[in-house]
Amino acid sequence: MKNRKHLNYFFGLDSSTQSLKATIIDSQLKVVAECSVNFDSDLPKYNTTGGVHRGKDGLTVTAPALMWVEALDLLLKRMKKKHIPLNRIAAITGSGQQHGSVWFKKGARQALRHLTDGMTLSEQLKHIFSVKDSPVWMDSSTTKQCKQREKAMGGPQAVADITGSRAYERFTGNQIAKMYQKNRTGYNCTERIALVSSFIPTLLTGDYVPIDVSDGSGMNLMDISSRKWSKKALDCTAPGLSAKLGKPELSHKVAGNIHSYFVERYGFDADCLIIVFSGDNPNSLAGLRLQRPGDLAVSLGTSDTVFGFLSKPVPSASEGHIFVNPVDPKAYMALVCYKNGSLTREHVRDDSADGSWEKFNKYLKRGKSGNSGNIGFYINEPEITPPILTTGITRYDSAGRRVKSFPPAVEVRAVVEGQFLSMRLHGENIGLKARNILATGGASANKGILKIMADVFGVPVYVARQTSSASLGAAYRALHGWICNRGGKYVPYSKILLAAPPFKKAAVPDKKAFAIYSSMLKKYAELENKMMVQGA
Ligand code: 5FX
Repeated sequence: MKNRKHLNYFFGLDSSTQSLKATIIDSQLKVVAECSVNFDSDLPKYNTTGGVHRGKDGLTVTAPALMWVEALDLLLKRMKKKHIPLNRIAAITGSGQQHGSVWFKKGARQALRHLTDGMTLSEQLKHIFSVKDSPVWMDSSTTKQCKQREKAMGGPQAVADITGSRAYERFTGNQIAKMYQKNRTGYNCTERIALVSSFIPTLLTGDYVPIDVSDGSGMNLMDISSRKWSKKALDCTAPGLSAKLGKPELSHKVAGNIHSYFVERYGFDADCLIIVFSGDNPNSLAGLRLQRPGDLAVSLGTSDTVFGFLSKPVPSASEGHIFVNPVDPKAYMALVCYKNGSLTREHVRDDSADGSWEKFNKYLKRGKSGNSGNIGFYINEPEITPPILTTGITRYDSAGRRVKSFPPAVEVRAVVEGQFLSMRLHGENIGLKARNILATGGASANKGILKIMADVFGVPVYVARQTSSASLGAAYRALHGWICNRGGKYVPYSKILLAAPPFKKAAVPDKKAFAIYSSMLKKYAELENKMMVQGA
């Protein structure tokens, strides 16, 4: 009889905007290996910047689907070269940038099923896409389709009540509606539409894989109560859509076994299970172990997000999203997303601190909480929260008068304070009230930024020892899915987390500073409204 005891490693993959990352853990949750591929620098022939192509209209943002295919082969090749024991992997799951869609042409399923070890994935799969450039989460080009959806479904609150969010430009249903309206041939010759998250396991199993209910909540198409596609939402998107999407599946379920291509080429065991993948934010929630109301995470990356566990969803017609929880099929999570994250902080660093984080941090340290009443709105990219399509910087002095510029130290503090005040304001509006915060993403290494976060929210801020919470969360979910499958029933996620390492306290709030920010919140909200009416 075959000895299966060697299958004791769990593999988490994160297909983010800029890179493909792998984290491998053992059954005691210890990280045993990591590896990554950067799209811009490792695959320069696709000519991406930050992993994407931007359209001339300033609104359209796409990424070549074939680049992701090639990245998977490259990542696994690197892992094999580093002698990472892929033959010990019991289960794989992963995380994908949310909302992006991948379009498979009629006949693609055959090509996926018949992958052979003799050629690379990209050689074999270069012709399977009906749309080569996948719309991604940064795309803001579907305002017309959002309006159509809200009209057809009975208004923004009606859309939010069913799907968890009002109609948002990047949400996949609105991207699909645009594709149907603008590229009818592309739509008609499509046999399957995947999310980025269900695309990668499609490659790994060599067959179509369901969209999971958590990432599926980011499409404006799923009924978040029944966890099924909403007929009303599908009907106002495009015809024949349900067949092109397949049925949504719970996030801990098995999607299939790994395809022989990966067994022969990279040495995976044929019994390696592929668990349904989910979105990057849902996987981060799993990686940061947010399991109670008040457990919040703030992710500071290409996008800034604030998210947390929710038991009772209260969808809003104006902001934020409710998703089905990825590790507790009966619960939910809430999320507020910003496009102006690290790149916007970096712009301010370049313009006001000579491109130096050291100088940026010195300015932060020197300034006073509340920035003497100066408030700024930094819209480098069309923003999601609040919805602002026109880019630019709007600054107000302590009397609420619009000013042209701030001194460099005030500018630096204004961008950071403004981002956290906005997160507190919009997060609380959809039920995210912090008891403690876990900070993650690149900027969570910056102590000055974390201190302001603690002061604005008035709670301690912790950091994980492991920075890639999405790929770590995926690795935890791989173990969770594997255990659920072995026992034939759902096992509470908390049961697999017992050996997880503690988080490290990185910043504590100052009571006086918290009081200043709390009283500033009303003024911030008023100026945000004023700015939206007047334009950035
Ligand atoms: C969430 O709704 C978002 O759009 C972003 O955080 C993407 O998931 C980034 F990948």
